Amino acid sequence: MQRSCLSGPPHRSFNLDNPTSENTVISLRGSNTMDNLAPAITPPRGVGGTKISHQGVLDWVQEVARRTQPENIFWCDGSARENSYLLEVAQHQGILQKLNEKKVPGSYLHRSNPNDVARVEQFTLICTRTKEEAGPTNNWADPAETYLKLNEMLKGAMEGRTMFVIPYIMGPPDSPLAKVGFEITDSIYVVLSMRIMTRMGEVAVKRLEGSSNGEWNRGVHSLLDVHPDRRLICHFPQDNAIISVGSGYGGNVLLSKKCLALRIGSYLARQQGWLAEHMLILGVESPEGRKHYVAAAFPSACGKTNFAMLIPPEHYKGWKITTIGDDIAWMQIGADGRLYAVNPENGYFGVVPGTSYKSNPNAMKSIERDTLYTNVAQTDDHDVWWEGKDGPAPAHAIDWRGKEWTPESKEKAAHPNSRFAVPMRNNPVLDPDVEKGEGVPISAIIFGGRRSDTMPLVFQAIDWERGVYAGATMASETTAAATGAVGQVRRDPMAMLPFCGYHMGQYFKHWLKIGPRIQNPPLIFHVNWFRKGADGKFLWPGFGDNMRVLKWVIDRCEGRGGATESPVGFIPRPADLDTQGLANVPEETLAELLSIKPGEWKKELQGQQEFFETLGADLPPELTAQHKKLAERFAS
Ligand code: OXD
Ligand code: MN
Repeated sequence: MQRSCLSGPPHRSFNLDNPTSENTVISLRGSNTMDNLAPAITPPRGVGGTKISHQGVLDWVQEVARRTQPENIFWCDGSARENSYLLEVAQHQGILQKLNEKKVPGSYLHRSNPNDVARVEQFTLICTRTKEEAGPTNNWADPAETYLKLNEMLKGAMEGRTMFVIPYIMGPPDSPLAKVGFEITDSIYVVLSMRIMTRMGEVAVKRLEGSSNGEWNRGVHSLLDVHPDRRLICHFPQDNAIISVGSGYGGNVLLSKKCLALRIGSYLARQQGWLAEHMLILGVESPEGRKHYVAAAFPSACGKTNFAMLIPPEHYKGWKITTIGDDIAWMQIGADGRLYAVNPENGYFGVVPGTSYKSNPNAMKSIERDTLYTNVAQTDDHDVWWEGKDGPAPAHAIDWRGKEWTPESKEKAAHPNSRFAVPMRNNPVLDPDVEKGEGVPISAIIFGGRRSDTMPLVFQAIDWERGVYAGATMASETTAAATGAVGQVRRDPMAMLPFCGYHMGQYFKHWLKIGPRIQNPPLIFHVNWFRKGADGKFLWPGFGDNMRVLKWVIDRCEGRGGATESPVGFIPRPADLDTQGLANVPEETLAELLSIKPGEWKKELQGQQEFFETLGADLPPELTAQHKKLAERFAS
């Protein structure tokens, strides 16, 4: 790789002050140099070229270009033409493979570096001014030192390569909550994914130029050499900035998603009086046309996408479930005193293995076209395959690492955290109000973890404070969405442990403060689809049958639905749940699913206490008091 220009500014002058669609790609050097990651590209005239005159953005792009020394700068406009061009280039450079046009039209496969397949929580840093602000659940680093370190790592990092500038907007463009971001990246895969996951191009520039507060997020991403030792995902909440290096995995590099919409988002939300949450949002419409919206927080890879697209059992004639979002909710108090939610994203980045016509027909329909797959297996006829897909396994495939695979192979064909990125427009049950700027009114909030024991199928918190307690003490068994051991119970409050951009104790305070301001607050519930029997088998069938629990939730919101009061909250009695046609769940199993076992709860209370102790003085006293009362209720 040529490294001749490390020490000085780019030797070709470039006019960033007034880029036009004619100079979409601003050449910084004479000729292309080859780089084994992704050599620079020179697109034909007319491809790309968002016009921007915002001096702050232009200065920042120039500063990053000086440091990273790219061959040229490509201003993305998000157009279909640009997308087709980049898809061509990505295939040519071996970054993507076109899939069978008949079987999965418009779809592509990407294989990531095998060392880079999940979020890396240990290398995800929150660089607030003080360690105290980040709190004990985050990895903190000093912002000044981290900038210095990253700037050093970024020196010349894009030499010989193209630097893409992606303007994007999170949230419906006319939403008061919408946020503008710019991501600089040297990865075509990131550009193609961001076009699916965000609203990209001129729409963002327009919003920024018309905005009164001038707020925008600066995101810099460079693959570097995709080495785990040089992988860092750094957030600077006080600067509204993100720098991510050394990874190409979605959760680490699509800076709009976990980094902006959750970590920076939660920080801004506390300052500005709203909520940024790791929640799906779904609509439930009864045959009589009564509609409710529900937001639900589950940790990564616990079925948020499945729940958001649920198909009810057959006897729910006339009931409709629609999706607003499958991963992130931004919520604020509306003029009528209810809590309103928007989905900041424009697409779904879901876990593939286990997705089938049985588990999630709507997801299957969504991903049968225009899908960017990462780390699934490829069949001999260039179709995709993964563990848990309908039908028999192929006799032969190429696995996620690019190696030969047969059903006899010991390795998985698809990586357990392999993903699809797909536009939300592909979802056959997309809610018609998904673009509504004011959002949709939330009737219920559901928290839920993956727990083999202790947690009943469902309970309702008695009030907002006890609901916050239920969310704050949530725990779940770890999954493949992050590197590290899978299947260990860890506290994951409100499914935000890896995504809260500030002190978790302060985050709970924010929740406690916002509740009383909502005149008509959503009811709060806790669910557990994953309880197991003595034989280690799941007691609840899950998937479409979760509608039965959702129906009880809606009944409670409408002032119906029977329940009994337990120490943890209201619990349905077996007869309060709809069991019509429920196969393989005999009465004793249902009773077991709804049971509260004091012995298990003794351990649970201990675990909750231990977690609370880690939060120190920032833990709100209301939660300490709730813990005490819960213990007392069990004691009596
Ligand atoms: C995700 C995650 O990708 O939570 O949504 O890891
Ligand atoms: Mn998620």
